[in-house]
Amino acid sequence: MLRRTLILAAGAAGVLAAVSGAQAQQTVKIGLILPLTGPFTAIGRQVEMGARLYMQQKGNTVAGQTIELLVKDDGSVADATKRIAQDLIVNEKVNVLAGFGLTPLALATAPLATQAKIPTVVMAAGTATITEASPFITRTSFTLPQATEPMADWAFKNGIKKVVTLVSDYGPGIDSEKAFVGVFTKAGGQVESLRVPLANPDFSPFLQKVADAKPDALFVFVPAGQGAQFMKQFVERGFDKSGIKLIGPGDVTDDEVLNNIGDVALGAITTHHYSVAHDSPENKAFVEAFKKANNMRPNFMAVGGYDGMHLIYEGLKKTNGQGGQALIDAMKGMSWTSPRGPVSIDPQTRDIIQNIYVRKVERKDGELYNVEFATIPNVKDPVKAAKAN
Ligand code: VNL
Repeated sequence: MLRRTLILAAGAAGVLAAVSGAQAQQTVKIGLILPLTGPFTAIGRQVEMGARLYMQQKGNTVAGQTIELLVKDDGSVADATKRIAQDLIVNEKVNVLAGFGLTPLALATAPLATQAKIPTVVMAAGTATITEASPFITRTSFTLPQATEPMADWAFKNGIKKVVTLVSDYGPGIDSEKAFVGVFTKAGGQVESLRVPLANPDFSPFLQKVADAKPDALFVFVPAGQGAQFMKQFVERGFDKSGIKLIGPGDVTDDEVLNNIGDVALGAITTHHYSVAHDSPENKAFVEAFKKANNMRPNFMAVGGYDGMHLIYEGLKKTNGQGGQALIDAMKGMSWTSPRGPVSIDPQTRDIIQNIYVRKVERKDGELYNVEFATIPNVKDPVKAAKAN
């Protein structure tokens, strides 16, 4: 009797030890840092809604671990992003960092990701160099050169010979300008380039210069969230009646603001990786669920958040819940069907490989959409692809 009790006690102690050992790793913490106040609030909210929708659909248990999402607001100030990331790493012991609404916010955090070996998923920002800033960074948004080169190609092939480029004067804008000018002038086109400040931009003086130059098309990159302001000044200057075509990567006609921009956007041609009108069963289900949960349309930022969570979940499944180097390695080469179409993570660059679609703003069933009419399949970031050659 005594012997049996002892054995039972030893058995119970063994079980307890095993449980507490597992408990130490039972939670995977994801720090999601986004602008949730300030001028880029709408972007942060889209990414957050996309990430939360994914968790709502898939549950919060992966490989026996509970996923805990810690959402933090950086107000789109790079020093704040860095401070929050530091706090999340040191005090919250997060296993993954994610979000990053704008390029400077991602770049400010990159050294911390490297030092602490924290897999970091960029869900929004689009400057090509971001993934080169840390071997722990991967990305589920896009790069501006990736989205822009097909625009230059399409423009030249469709009779546009003279263009003025107007871009936000920081990382993604400069990337976009370089990508457009490179491809378009090589094809034989003529370009004049203008840059507008990122903070509180007044487009009017620049639009005056565009009017004076009389190009066939105006190529625009402004970050998502500034499209409506740009289009307002575009109409005020009478550009909608000028015969000058509006082209660019799809940030300027993002799906959240497109209906508010109104008919002035009709006919704008853009190239991008996601449209709410993308015709696939996966996107139909995504848009329906997103609208039901949030009472609004998703845009490309929401898809970046949704796919970013997918990458984290699937990575954790592959590592059986392990983080750090194992997790970032597991993410490399991963492929899946996103609401945007087929995507994969380039194992060399950790950037996303995806289709780029050529779209035209059209009215359908009383609403405005970026309607896709051509597909350039499996586009890599061309800046890094050129370096590799
Ligand atoms: C960036 C690129 C930001 C594209 C955006 O919206 C965007 C960036 C806030 O890399 O900062 O549409």
